[in-house]
Amino acid sequence: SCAKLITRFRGSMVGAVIGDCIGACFEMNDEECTKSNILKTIAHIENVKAGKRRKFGEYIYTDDTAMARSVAESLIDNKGFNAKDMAKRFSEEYMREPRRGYGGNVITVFKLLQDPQLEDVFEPARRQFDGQGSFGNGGAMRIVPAPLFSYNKDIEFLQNLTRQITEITHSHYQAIQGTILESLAIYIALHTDNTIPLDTDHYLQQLKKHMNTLEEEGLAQESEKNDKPYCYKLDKMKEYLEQEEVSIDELNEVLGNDVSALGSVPAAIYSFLRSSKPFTDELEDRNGFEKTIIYAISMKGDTDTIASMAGAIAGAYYGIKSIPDSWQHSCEGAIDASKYADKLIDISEELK
Ligand code: F2R
Ligand code: MG
Ligand code: MG
Ligand code: MG
Repeated sequence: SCAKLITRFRGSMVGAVIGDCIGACFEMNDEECTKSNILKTIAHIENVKAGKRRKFGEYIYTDDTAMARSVAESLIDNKGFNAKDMAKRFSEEYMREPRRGYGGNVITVFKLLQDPQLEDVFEPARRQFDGQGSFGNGGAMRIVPAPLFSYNKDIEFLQNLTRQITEITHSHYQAIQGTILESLAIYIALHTDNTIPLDTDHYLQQLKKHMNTLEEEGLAQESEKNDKPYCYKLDKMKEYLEQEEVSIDELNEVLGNDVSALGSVPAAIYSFLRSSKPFTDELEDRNGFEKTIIYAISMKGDTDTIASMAGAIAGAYYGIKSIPDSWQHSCEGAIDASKYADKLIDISEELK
């Protein structure tokens, strides 16, 4: 029903903001990323004793959310993908607030996009890294509005939309494939019955089916590459979920935790899946959404982006009611995210 859809659309959009805002306190600050330390920050957020609330929006969002907002606004205002409009929004948003923690090289794209004479808005991205394109996670970190917009469409529609949104800044095949993986992860979470326990094997099987096709197509273009790294990581996740406990060191080594798409999207998906299994530590009494965020940050490295991507998936599955009010109150942009979610429902219903 529509009420059920609202909780999951809002959960996904708000979940991404929460992961970004809380994760940003820990980005590239590995020694701080112990569970007890992360829980100290959470305790600060939840400390509402004596009727005193935390300052509204105290936790600031970064480039991840700034760009997701532009994606949402552009899809909503144009009722679909409009490359020029979306490129303009990315670039203007960067010029307006350049200090949101953007990637080191993507700002070159934003500057080139300012040129009113520019005919092909995909051109600056193709020129990055001597024509190789960026393999950063900047495409994946902002993609959450796309699977919501595509809710009533098929996977092919979702993949095409995702690819186009990504290619405005990221043209490397690993960035595109990683963004499609994140899009699929959110889309499948949204469509999965959350009244029964999550079947992590089935969820991974669905992702693998699509990624296998994508990576096989990719191999034809990349003759020197003879492996399918996203499929490999999905297989490792299945293996890890069958084990009692896997160390963060091993997860970092195999799944990654850096600013590349290949080194972060798998960590986000794993954080969501791990949250559906029991914990015997400090996370024991937390709900699935809370577990996802705290666990994602404990992966260290690019914590805002990993937690944001994990939050988008977890929010799509567990819904907005799983995100504590105090967390929403403390994170800048959470209320706006709910409003975007509601508009995306209306449009996705129109597209039926
Ligand atoms: N930039 C950051 N975090 C570091 C600074 C923030 C810190 N809190 C502070 O204030 O100091 N985070 C944000 O960046 C990531 C998204 O980056 P995006 O949009 O993908 O940018 P870019 O520049 O395209 O790529 C990022 C870096 O990846 C390496 N790289 C990418 N493609 C490459 C290629 N083909 N060859 C070699 N290297 C490549 C480069 O080092 C890029 O600078 C998110 O974490 C977001 O939160
Ligand atoms: Mg960021
Ligand atoms: Mg770049
Ligand atoms: Mg980041």
